Amino acid sequence: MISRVLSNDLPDHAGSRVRVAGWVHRGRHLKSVTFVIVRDRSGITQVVTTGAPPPEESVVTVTGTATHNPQAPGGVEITDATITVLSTPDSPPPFDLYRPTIPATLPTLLDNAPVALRHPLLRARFETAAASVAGFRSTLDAMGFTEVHTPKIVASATESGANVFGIDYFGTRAYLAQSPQFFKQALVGVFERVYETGPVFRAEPHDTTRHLAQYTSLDAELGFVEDHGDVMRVLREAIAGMVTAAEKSLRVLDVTPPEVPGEIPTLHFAEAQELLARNTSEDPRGEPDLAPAHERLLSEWARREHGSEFLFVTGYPMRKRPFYTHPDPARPDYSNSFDLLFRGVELVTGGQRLHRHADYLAALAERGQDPEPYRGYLSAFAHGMPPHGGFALGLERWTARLLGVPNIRETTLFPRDLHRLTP
Ligand code: AMO
Repeated sequence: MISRVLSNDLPDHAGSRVRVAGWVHRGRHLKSVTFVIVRDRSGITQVVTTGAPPPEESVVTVTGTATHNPQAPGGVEITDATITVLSTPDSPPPFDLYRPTIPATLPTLLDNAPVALRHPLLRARFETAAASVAGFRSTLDAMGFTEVHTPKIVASATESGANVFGIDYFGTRAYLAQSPQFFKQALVGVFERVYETGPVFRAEPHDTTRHLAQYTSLDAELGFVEDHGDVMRVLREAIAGMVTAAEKSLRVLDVTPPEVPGEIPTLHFAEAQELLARNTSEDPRGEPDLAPAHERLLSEWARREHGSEFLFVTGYPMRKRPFYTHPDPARPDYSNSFDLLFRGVELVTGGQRLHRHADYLAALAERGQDPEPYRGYLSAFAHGMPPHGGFALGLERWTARLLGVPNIRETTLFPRDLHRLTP
């Protein structure tokens, strides 16, 4: 049998006998001729034949001659075709996958995800996500980071006790990891620089367009930092690498890549509050965090004032940040932490961490927390840790903002949320 050619490579084979394989994207039976559009992972091929076409989504191989035709996709079609059906669908797809956009509501798309994702424009979103992760990895690899994989079944909550999924672990209480936070810090003691890309779990009680119960966290942590500024510089490089890696897939979707400024503009939390107090009817001063509407306003401000779609907000109040957060030595009520806002949404959280064992014991005591559940984690600090910091970026939020898609569920293959556990 002649070896398979992908649709996009067909023009290189014009004039030769070829074999393509894929799904029947669309069949059109005209008076004297039949057009079968075959879809594979690279694109589509037009096949010219006669008789009734196989039903849409049939899996086929087609053998024939690659022939120039300016009207065909890619300028080449297959003539003299023999179509072999490998698998015939039991029923037609719930919507026409050949239409330029899928005429279905989001719940219908999500209910039918295994089929809906075959639509070229939906698939392209996840190729953008995959390319972004590849860019994250290659950028950090080049900066001397080691990729790690840490447990997703854990004995204690890392971020806050409230939104954690409890599970029965051989008869004892365990949790699904909310983040690799403790492990990535401990591993700075081993590798100095680590990153991880993997699932994390949040029992999010709110039904919003930016929260999932399971999402993909792109985490990094590095030792020997001066303060959170060093972490922010690494994050800037990682994001620039993600954009570059995603460029090809963005072209398919006709999306212009964002410009990542050499230095992303930065606003201290206290300044952000002053700015919001001047520009809104409310006065957010005294609040320990930014509301989603405030994040949108600050993003607009960064775009207006600095021409940047990215904005670092630094120095969030200590009382709102987790116990591992390093305070700002000059203003100890504020922290050496940051959020990165991208197009109106919090995309990344990060900062410098405490690194001395005694500081951890004091931070836990101040919050009235028992150090016992954290014993394994704290042993890293008891045995010597450098000043360090890191960040975590939510992949689905990234892809949604990058593509201008309003709901995070549209950039999640099989979303898990308050109301959805299947497919
Ligand atoms: P945080 O909890 O802010 O920080 O999470 C980091 C980033 O993860 C994304 N994110 C979510 N995405 C989808 N659904 C959710 N429910 C959800 N929650 C968070 C966001 C967010 O900015 N350990 C720290 C990070 C660190 O300091 O290194 C942490 O997990 O994009």
